[in-house]
Amino acid sequence: MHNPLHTSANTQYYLDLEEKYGAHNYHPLPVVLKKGTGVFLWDVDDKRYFDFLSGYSAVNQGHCHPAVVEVLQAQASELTLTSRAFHNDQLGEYEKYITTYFGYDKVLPMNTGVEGGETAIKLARRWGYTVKGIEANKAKIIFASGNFWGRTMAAISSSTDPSSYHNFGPYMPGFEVIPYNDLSALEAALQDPNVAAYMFEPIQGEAGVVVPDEGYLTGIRNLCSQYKVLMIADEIQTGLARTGKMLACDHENVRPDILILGKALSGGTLPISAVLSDDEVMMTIKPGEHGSTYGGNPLACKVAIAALQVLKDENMAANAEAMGNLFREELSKLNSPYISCIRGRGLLNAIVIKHHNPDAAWELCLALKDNGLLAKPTHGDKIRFAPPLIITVEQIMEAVNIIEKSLSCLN
Ligand code: PXG
Repeated sequence: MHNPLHTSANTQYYLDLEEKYGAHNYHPLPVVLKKGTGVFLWDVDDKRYFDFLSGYSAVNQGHCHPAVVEVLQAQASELTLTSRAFHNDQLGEYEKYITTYFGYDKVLPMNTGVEGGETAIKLARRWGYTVKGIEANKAKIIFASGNFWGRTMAAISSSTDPSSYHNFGPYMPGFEVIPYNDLSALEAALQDPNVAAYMFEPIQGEAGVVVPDEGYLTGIRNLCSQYKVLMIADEIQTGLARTGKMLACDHENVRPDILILGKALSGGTLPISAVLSDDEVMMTIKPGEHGSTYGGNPLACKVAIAALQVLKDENMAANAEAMGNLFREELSKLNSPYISCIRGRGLLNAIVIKHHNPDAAWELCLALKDNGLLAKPTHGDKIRFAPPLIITVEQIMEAVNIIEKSLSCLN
């Protein structure tokens, strides 16, 4: 599959290694990266790129943020893992820090985002049985179509994307899917007294940055309270300043009953996720009933505090808001016939490509790469633009120039 237009022999060496020895469960752009700082990445030929993906919003703080890396290195030579069989001197400090930061009674630390989602569902089911009084094994969790929360059996069982679930059955029972951004559908689903929770993304990331109508989050909050159902916000991609507020739910001043965080909780350094909730929910899980070897390890605890602290210290939410507005404004000024839609909030943005060639979005991403900007298509015709939140005005303008220049490849 050597394509001399886009890959050097040096790059091709690494592509071939992955092709031969790695499972083919991804289809990456043909770029091999070796270094990152702030908003920039470098490939093995020392070519520099703007990172407009940010590890799917795991690198909100920018690559190798010095404050995060410093803490990571120091703690790595002190103590990295105890398991939860013993206490460690970092966990309690972290738990106090993150619960104060977000205003919840308790946190349950996990590693990947999908584990955060699994944890939230277990909590909701347990709460459903022990607090709400749902009959044994009847609990239902409602999801929105187009959701994406990972690749485990539970996650794909709630998916409406065949490439996630096809030929992986049988699926997890007790899930129901309703349309996204549809409060009437939610109210209809909540008529069933066995519903324990509605789990949703405040903006659907993988679906292509689908921003719901104003009032949707408030509507969910009201309906969940009215029908005694837990509101579970998956803020793994939308949270941590990405959309211009610390949480996307903050845009409507809405507080979910269960909040799931991941990705940027480590600034892109380690898998760290967290589930936050109040005692009524969190205390339904007893010792030995849930956990993970690495969850709450001292290295992760220390890194997560640093990653959260720099978001505040560097006003990243405000910068995401301002740079996002500028970016969408400048993109719309391009008046490209190939962009049918520009949408997003803060620095979580996407464009929809309109072209007779079904591979146009992929071709455009290859041109962007050649011109020094990395982004990846999703669902064929959508391209997400989500740079680190430390991006400056000058860098936004330079990136828009690259996008303008690259669009001509579609002529
Ligand atoms: N919730 C949301 C909203 C996500 O975007 C997850 C949960 C799962 O996180 P983990 O850490 O388990 O991947 C995501 C993940 C991929 C991929 O390669 C994942 C995401 C975005 C793009 C690609 O599986 N988001």
